[in-house]
Amino acid sequence: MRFTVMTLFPEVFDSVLATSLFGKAVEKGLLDVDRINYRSFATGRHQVVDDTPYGGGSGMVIKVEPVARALDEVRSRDPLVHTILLTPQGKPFLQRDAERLSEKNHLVLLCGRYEGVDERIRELVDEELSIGDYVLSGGEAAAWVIMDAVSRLIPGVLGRSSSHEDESFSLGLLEYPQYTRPQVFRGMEVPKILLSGDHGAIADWRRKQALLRTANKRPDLVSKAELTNEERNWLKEQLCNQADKIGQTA
Ligand code: 6GU
Repeated sequence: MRFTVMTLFPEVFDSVLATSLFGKAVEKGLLDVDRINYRSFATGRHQVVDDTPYGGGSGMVIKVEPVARALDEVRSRDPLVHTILLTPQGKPFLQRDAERLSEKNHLVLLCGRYEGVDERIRELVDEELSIGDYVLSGGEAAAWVIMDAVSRLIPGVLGRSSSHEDESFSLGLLEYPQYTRPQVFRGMEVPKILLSGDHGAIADWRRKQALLRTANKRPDLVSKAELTNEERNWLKEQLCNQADKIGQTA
């Protein structure tokens, strides 16, 4: 898998690429990340990459030509690239997008910036993605987020190959509670079941905790999750009990 990040600030990714997730994956030959500065594709002595908006207004707009030339160059080397413009106007990036994108061989992530990019750049890419409903000063942080979420799904990038299968969102639920030593911390105890050695009972407890915690923290996810009828009934009962308890103390 290869990522090509297009940005005006390639140095932003120095520390990202030095982290263990990316560093080790690159070392193992599972991942390649290259960075392209739009500025290298600008023409003229001053290598201008942005300009004032037609029609007036504040801020600068990234010019279409340097971006188009950068894309032409990447496509000439690899015609099958999948190109993504990072913008708050894009489709919200979800775990299922990470899964979908992890099947691609080569992703090109184009970082915009908040003042804007020439509208015609949208015609040059395969899709537009956003990482949430807030405004970032540029797409670089979003590129990092997407590279992290996608590359950790590539077999071999994470140490334990199955470790992302039972985690938050891949099953549509939040993760169950985790504990490590000490057994008691400031009076807070590790649930006894986790010390029992009964793997079946532990798996059952974890599934139920995941259900309960998702229902409490992210009820919007429960309606979309795949639950058995038995699980739905159990959850309904739990939530009723919780509501009764709250009723009693009020
Ligand atoms: Cl992809 N870019 C910018 N500039 N802001 C964002 C974003 C992307 N996603 C959420 N906010």
